[in-house]
Amino acid sequence: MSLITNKRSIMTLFSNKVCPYSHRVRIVLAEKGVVAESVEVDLNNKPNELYELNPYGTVPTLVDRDLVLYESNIILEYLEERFPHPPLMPVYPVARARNRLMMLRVDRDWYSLVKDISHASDKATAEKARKELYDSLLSVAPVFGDSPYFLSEEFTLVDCSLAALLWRLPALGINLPADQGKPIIAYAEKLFKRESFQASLSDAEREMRS
Ligand SMILES: N[C@@H](CCC(=O)N[C@@H](CS)C(=O)NCC(=O)O)C(=O)O
Repeated sequence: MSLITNKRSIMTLFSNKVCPYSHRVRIVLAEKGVVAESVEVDLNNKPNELYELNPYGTVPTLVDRDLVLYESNIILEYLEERFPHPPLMPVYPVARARNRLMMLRVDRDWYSLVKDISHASDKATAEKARKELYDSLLSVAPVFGDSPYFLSEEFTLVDCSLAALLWRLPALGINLPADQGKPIIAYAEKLFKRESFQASLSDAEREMRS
């Protein structure tokens, strides 16, 4: 067990050091300066305790007193409501709904491909998913340069989610081209420079780009 930050709290985060869904929760905790005790879960040998808390046995799983949450996006929205400052969602319902929809799109369109690459049973399947993710990101590259953050003037949960994904690209065997990929690379660099992002990285994640 290790403390993610210094403030006192009784929250516990079951996390894995290379899991991108766990990473996005660690980023939000760091953004909000919130403490959670971190329990590192070996995905090949998951503790019974995790199954007692979460029937799916997935990480991230967050325990806050009597509350047990799983599914990273549910955890993120809970953290956003429990610790409103700094806000990581827009204020107005239409913008909030769009933000949630974008979280879903990022998961369905891009995180799903990260899973396909990581869990592919053969090289060809991994390569197909890698090419799909590469093409899909590049197809919307200009959007990354249209506003300071992803489709937003403010940094939001969507950026936390994207930061965890973009950080992994080289480790996934994806190197964006300097020309066409420029807006994505610039956007990613901006996110990676944030103090919270740096604080969120596990040693294994740090090594992904060292
Ligand atoms: N949709 C879930 C995905 C979580 C997930 O797939 N976590 C992986 C690790 S990155 C996991 O727990 N794998 C172990 C398993 O599914 O048994 C979320 O957003 O939390």
